[in-house]
Amino acid sequence: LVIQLVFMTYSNIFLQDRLKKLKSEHGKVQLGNISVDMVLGGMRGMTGMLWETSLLDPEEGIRFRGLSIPECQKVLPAAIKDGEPLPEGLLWLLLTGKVPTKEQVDALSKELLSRSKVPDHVYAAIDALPSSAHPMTQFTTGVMALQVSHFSSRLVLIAPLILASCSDHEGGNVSAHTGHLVIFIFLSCHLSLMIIQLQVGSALSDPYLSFAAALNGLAGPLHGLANQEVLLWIKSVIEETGSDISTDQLKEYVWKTLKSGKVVPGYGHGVLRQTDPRYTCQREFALKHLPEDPLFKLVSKLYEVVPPILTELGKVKNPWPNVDAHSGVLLNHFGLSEARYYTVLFGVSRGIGIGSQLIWDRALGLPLERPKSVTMEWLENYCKNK
Ligand code: AMX
Repeated sequence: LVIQLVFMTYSNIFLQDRLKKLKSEHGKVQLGNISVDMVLGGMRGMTGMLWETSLLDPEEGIRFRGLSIPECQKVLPAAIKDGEPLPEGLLWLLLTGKVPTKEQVDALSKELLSRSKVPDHVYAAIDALPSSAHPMTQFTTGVMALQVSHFSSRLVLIAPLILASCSDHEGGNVSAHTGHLVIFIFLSCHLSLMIIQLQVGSALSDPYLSFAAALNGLAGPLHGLANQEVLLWIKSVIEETGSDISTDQLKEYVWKTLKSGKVVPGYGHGVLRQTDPRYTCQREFALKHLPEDPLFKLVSKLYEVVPPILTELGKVKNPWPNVDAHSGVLLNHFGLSEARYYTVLFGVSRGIGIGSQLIWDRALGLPLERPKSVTMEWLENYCKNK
């Protein structure tokens, strides 16, 4: 069955012909205009890369190979009846574009399990770090150490089911894009100066190098670390006001956070303009399994309080919650109270999407990525002469 998976993935090789045809027949078709705002705004809204495994709609949210999250919940095999989809099923879907049977998913689990022994030197590399090292640093170190082995990772499979939906979120987000670029970082010392050269491109470096780069991007608080930040922030609310917090007290706390120059973690998004469907799916799960959890109740209250405040600020494009506003509370409920590990789980989950797309990057022979950059002076002169 695993051979079947490889075959199904590569029998899609006709996509190479589709890509060639698209390029030769429509290569000159314009996809939009680039404004100065887009250049200064971190390339927001620029359509600029190919990503086959998922597509993100600002209003509707993510679709994996055309399937929305509720559709995936309906059709992907689960471990138990009416349970959540298994991550291996999602991996199969992302790789092949086809919904697997339970038998296929079980065979894939078995195959990955048979390759899951982690070499001793990886543990030694992680243990060599100070015990205060953040779990994301330990994770990246472990992935880099794996690069020198022939280990075939089953890491993706320990992703908790509730986090399976974080596996892929189109190509432009920080972690996926970084993994796609496959960053080589060469550090060299010269006359006591650390010269950091970033050589960027689909440079045919292997999945360990690219995944480690992606994890480093995910470890930022505006991206994957937000799930850790949310739980710590929620706990700080309770510490300061007690668990029986009133709506007015909560509003006051949100304003206090904003006035201290911080963002409200778990709210807002670079692309989405509605409540993240991953948040909605986690909320439905919580309503079913932990309706009385005090932290879940607080998360629900925040859902009422935060969006009007962010709207009142006037500059936030999406006042609605993203996936990170919810995931920590679920993990905490089921006993994983060490918030510093949450982004590790996110990273494990994201490995499914980044790994699947990486295979397609290679199969389609996607070229080295090299967008053009300009200086501020170049932009000023360009605008003057317009
Ligand atoms: N709280 C306070 N201010 C916010 C905000 C929030 N949750 N979300 C956006 N803003 C502010 C921005 O900081 C920006 O302010 P500035 O003009 O003074 O710099 C302004 O609103 C406009 O930002 P935007 O266009 O709406 O968002 P963006 O695309 O620049 O940033 C994001 C998106 C996610 C970084 C931002 O919404 C944010 O910081 N959210 C909180 C952190 C978070 O939850 N991150 C996780 C995102 C999902 C993920 O990747 N895992």
